[in-house]
Amino acid sequence: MTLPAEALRGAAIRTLALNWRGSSTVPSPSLYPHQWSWDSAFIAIGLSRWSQRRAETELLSLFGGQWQDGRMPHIVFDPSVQEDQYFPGPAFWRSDRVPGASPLATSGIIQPPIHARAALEVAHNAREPERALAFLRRLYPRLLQEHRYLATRRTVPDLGLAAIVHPWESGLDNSPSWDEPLANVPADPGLLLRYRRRDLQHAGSGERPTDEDYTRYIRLAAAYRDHGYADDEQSGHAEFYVVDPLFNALWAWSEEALAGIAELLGLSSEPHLAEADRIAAAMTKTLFDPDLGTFTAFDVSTGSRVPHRTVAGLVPLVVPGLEPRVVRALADQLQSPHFGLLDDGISGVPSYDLRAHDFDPRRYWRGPTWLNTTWLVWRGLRRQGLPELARPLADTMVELATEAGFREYFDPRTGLGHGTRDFSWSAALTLDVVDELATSDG
Ligand code: 9WN
Repeated sequence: MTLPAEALRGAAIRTLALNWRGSSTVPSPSLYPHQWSWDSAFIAIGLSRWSQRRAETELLSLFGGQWQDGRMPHIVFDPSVQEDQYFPGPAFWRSDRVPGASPLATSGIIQPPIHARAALEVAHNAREPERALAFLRRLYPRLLQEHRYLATRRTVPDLGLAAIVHPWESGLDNSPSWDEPLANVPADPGLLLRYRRRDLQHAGSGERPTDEDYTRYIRLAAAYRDHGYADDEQSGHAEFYVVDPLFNALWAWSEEALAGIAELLGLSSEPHLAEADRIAAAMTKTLFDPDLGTFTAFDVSTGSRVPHRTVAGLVPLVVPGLEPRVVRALADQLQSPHFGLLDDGISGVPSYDLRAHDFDPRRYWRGPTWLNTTWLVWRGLRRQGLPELARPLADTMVELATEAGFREYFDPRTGLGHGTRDFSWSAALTLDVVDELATSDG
C-alpha cells in the first residue's frame, strides 16, 4: 500500500509526538528511553518542519547535558526512567563523580558532531525568524565550546583530525571498520555475568551487535571512565583510538554551519570557513583511499587505514571544498555494485559493501540501510550538484518508510524493516525529505 505524502507526513508527526517527553525526544520508547546526542540533532531537523518551538527545545535541552570542557555526552539520562531500562545507565557512567560534568546524569563519551548543522537547519525552517535568531544567539557559544573540545582535546596532532575512543562514539557501533582496531581489545565474557544487556529484550540477537562486541564495548567504556574521561592521557593508553570519516565529515559540515550562524548573528564567519577547509583537506590527505575509491577509517595505533567500504566513507560528500576527483570517485562508488545506487533491487544506501563476504543485511551497521546515513549521503549528493543521483535516493527513502514504517533499519535488498519500531530519526528525516520534495525537485 502506498501512502500519499500527506499521510506519510501525518504518520511521521504522530511518531515524533509519541516519543516526545516534554523537552526532548527518545529515539525509541522501548529500546532507547533517554535522549541521545546525534539522534536529537536529526530529530530537531525533522521537528523544525512541524514545530519550531519543539525543534529549538530539543537542541537546547540536549545542551543542558554539556560538560564544562565542551564535551557533548552521547546520552543525557531521563531521571524518571529506571536504571534497568537501558544498559549502560547512569550508575555505570557515574558522571556525578566527575568534576566539570553536567548537573544532569550523562554518559562520558561523545557522538558525531552534527549539532551546529542541525541548529542552522532549524533556523532556516523557522516560521518565526526573530525567535530563531534568539535561539541561535543562545546556542552559538555552546556550539563553539563543543567544537573547541574537538579541536583541543580530540585532535590527533600529526593528522589534524578528531579521534574517537569508543565504537559507540562513531554512531555506527559495530561497523566492520572497527573489527581490526578491536581485535586487540580483550573480550572478557565474565563482564556479561556482571552486567546485563538490555537491548536483547527489545530486538533479536541476529539484528544486534554480538556478545563479544558488547564485552569490548563495556571494557573500553569502563577504562575511559576509570581514567576520569581524561583525553590527554587517553591517546597514550587507549586500546581503541581511531579516526572516522563520518565523524570528521560532520565536524567539517558543522564548522561550515557555524559560519552560517555567525553571519546571521552579525559575527565573522571567516575563522569557521577556514577551519572547515582545513578539516576537509586533512581528511582527503589521510582518509581518502584512491584504490578503494572511498574514504576509510584510520587506526592511529597502527598508523594505517582500515580498508573497508562502508557508508561512513561516502558521507564526506557533505564536506565543503572536496576536490572534483574525490567527488567523482564517491559518486562512482555509490553507483557501483558495492552500494547499488540506481539499482532497482537496492533501497537506500547500505551501511556496508553489498559485495563483502561478511555483508549481513539484518545485523545493525553491518549491512542494513539506515535512514540517517542515507539522508546524509542524499544531502551530500545535492550539495555536490548531483540531482540525478540525489532524487532517486530521496524516492527510495520515502518508499522504505511508506512500505515498512519508521523502523530503525531496513534490509537494502528486500526493503523489510528491522530493529525497533517508531524510531524517531526515521520519522524525522522522512518528514524532512517529504517536505523538501514538495518544494523542490529533490
Ligand atoms: C549506543 C540511539 C543510538 C544511536 C546509535 C545506534 C544505537 C546505542 C545502542 O542507538 O547505539 O549508543 O545501545 O546500541 O548505534 O547510532 O545513536 O538511537
